[in-house]
Amino acid sequence: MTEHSSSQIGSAEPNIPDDPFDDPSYEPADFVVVANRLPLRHSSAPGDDGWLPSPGGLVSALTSVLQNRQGLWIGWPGTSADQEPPSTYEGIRLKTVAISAEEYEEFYLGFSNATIWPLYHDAIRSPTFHRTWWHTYREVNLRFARTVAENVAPGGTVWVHDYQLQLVPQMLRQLRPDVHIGFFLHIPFPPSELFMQLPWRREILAGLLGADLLGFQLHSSASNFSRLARRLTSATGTDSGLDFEGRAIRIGSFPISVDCDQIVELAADPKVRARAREIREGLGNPEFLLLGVDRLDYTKGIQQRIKAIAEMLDDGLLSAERQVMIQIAVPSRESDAHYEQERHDLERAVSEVNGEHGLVGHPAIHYLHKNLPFDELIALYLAADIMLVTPFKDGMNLVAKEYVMCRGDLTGKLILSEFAGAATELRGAYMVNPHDTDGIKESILLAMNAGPKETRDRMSRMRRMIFRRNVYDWAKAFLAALALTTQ
Ligand code: GDG
Repeated sequence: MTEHSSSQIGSAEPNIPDDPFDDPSYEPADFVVVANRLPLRHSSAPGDDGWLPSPGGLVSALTSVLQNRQGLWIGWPGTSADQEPPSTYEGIRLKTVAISAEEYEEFYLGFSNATIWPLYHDAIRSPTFHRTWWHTYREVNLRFARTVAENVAPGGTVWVHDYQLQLVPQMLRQLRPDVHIGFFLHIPFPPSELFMQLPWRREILAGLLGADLLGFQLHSSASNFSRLARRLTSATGTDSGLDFEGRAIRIGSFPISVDCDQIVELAADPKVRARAREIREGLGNPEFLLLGVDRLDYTKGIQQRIKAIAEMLDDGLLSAERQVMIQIAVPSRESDAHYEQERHDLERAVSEVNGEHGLVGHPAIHYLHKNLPFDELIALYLAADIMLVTPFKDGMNLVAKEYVMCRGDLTGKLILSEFAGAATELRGAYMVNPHDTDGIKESILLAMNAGPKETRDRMSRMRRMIFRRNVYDWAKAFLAALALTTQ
């Protein structure tokens, strides 16, 4: 049991008015999504209107579910209190959970992103364990749980998202035993050799076991979780269901997807296609355009692919005039030392390659450290002959699926790490071990030399797979499984 005993959490009565009809502003929601971030981001760029929707299929999918169910989204606006977000967005209600500057350091950058993130991604960087971070993580999770408890209608449904909120299911259950709780983890759940390092391993497991349904990207994560729960708590059962403290908990894999129709439509848009041609022309119409698009994160294996490209240039297998690479590295968690180091090392590697192999007007690698509009990203996917997705570990990787969705003419080749969740579905990709530089080089060569029939077969196989389940089907499947737990 956690230091945060059930009596401590249970003593915090939800702030539900005695008679809700007395308070006109109190509108409990039947359906609540709770995530670290609200689906909006603040922009002070000239021309921007303050709050903009966060890009991405996940936000679109959840927004449409919330619109259909008059739901509420609870989260942190990602900025300080003087920039208050609107109370509604696209017809859904928003509720803010405030996080102080100190909590941002300890809960967000600390426990979430310097303890859990590296531990759950194969400890590619050593996780840091600090008791003060853990205490703040618990406090912030309790604040999220209380905010949900105060705003969910009797018997309502709550969908909790991701690794920042792993204690919310248990805390919420203690505050509101009447509600149905689903939890989805977007990143991998680690095997016991790694998870056992966590000083608060039992508390995290008990936190998650507060849910009625626990969803993971892959079966392997579901199985890791279930085995650890049976080993470290009183839970009994199988990989698909556990009994814990007199309750049944369903466990399943729900691989996330993309908004196929939106991407197909954008990829067919004449303006986006013209932009794709313009990108290629601007690069001197290279024989091959290779592309990488990632958050600048040490899990994404960006340097591994740069190393492979550098060696191929050294070996004379590539030339900066005929084969060009673009790497988009989206700024992420910039105040963390590991991320700062990653950026520094990556930028040095890119400039070394360009210094050695670039020509005036022809750098070998075009590197952008910025966020691009989504239609520009689609134009890049359309322009690229070879997409490089080489993470050391990734829950799913939506970039890989987005690239495939753009290639309606069945051209384009995907080089994909076998350690990305997407590798279980995208069997038509050229699979690589990101630790094996020679293997990445061989796969790039294979992809460059593949004939049109092989390329079409591989691409159509991957597209069929993704079309079978878009991000709306993913949300529907999770919520249907959650509804079953309550019958
Ligand atoms: C986590 C898990 C899991 C990227 N650059 C730009 C931009 N993006 C968008 C992409 C894509 C998304 O960001 C990145 O998603 P990924 O799945 O590749 O990676 P994470 O951010 O690490 O996501 C991951 C995911 O959650 C969902 O469950 O797949 O494993 O780590 O959609 O398009 N979007 C725009 N400009 C950019 O410059 N607009």
